[in-house]
Amino acid sequence: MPDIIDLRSDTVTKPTPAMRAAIQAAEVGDDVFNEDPTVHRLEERVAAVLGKEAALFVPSGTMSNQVGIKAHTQPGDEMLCDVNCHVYNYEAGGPAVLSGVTCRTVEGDYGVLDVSQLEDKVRPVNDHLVRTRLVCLENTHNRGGGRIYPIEKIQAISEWARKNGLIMHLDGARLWNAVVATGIPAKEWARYFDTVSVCFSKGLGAPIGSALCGPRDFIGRARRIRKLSGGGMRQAGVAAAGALFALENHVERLAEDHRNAQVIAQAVADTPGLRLDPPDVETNLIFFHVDREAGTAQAVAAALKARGVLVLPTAPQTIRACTHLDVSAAQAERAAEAVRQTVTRLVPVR
Ligand code: TLP
Repeated sequence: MPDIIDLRSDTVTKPTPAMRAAIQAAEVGDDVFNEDPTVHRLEERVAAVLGKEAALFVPSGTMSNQVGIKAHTQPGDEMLCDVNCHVYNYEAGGPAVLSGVTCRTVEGDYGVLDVSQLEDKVRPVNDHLVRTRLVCLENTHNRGGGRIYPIEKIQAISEWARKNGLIMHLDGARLWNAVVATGIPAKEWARYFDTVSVCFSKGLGAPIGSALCGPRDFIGRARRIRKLSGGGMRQAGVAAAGALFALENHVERLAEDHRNAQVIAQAVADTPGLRLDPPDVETNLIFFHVDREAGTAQAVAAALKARGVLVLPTAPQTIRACTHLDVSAAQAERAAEAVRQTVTRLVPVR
């Protein structure tokens, strides 16, 4: 049995030996006492990379987004976001449960909103109504197929939001992918947002951790909410060391993941019964539709698994495959070959 190629998520990576060595060597202290030097180094570094005053290290992207939403809002506030975004769909109802915030969703083009879709969405001040408070965007967009937000669209939304007194938050779990794919620095993306959440445990390959970045007084409030959420960690430097190593060493290499994604995407595009959706793969996520005559997403996933390739069914006829640090170019070629063989066999010969 050949080794397993796990394309279910870019969260499945294992720390590399060099990252483990950095973790092993980490200087630590009690971060709830604000005394962990490695956490401090990471927070200062990521804040600088994003051009923000301060950052807060948190265990997960979910906590980062939800702490951010809570620190920005009051119960009864409303957030504008794309209908398929992570914050609304995959964070267990966090805005409602944790912050008493309603989400007003708008259908984006593979996750990308145009300012014209938002212009009529600000509620007037009225005792009957929720208060429109926050706009949340996601870049790259997970369910949008790893799509990169055109920066002009972000700029237009940001200018409009500021004019209307709205706060801008970015779920930048995969912002690093957008940085590498476009050459636009993280700071430039981040300047259109009040706060930005980034993850170290997706494309960058750290075992754990995200950071919420923004103004210093906001991060002070967020720190308290992190504690309330049970996210105050003690010798968190062991985790921060992995994140810092990832930030310093694993950003540029995301280009390899993007190249490998193209290899797999080409196999999908060449295979009758499968259809890339979106048709253009821009970063490391490949979403594809399975025609009914080729079977279900579950059946295709099971057939690929039998060939040592794991993918993620995301709907009855939809699959996600994802390249990352633990998928080599040779493995991407093998996965592509498995796609070609598997589905050809599943589709009945006419
Ligand atoms: N996404 C995971 C799953 O939750 C779907 C994945 O495998 O892609 N924002 C975005 C855009 C994300 O894709 C994710 C994780 C998060 C936030 C949450 O990060 P974690 O898992 O660290 O809470």
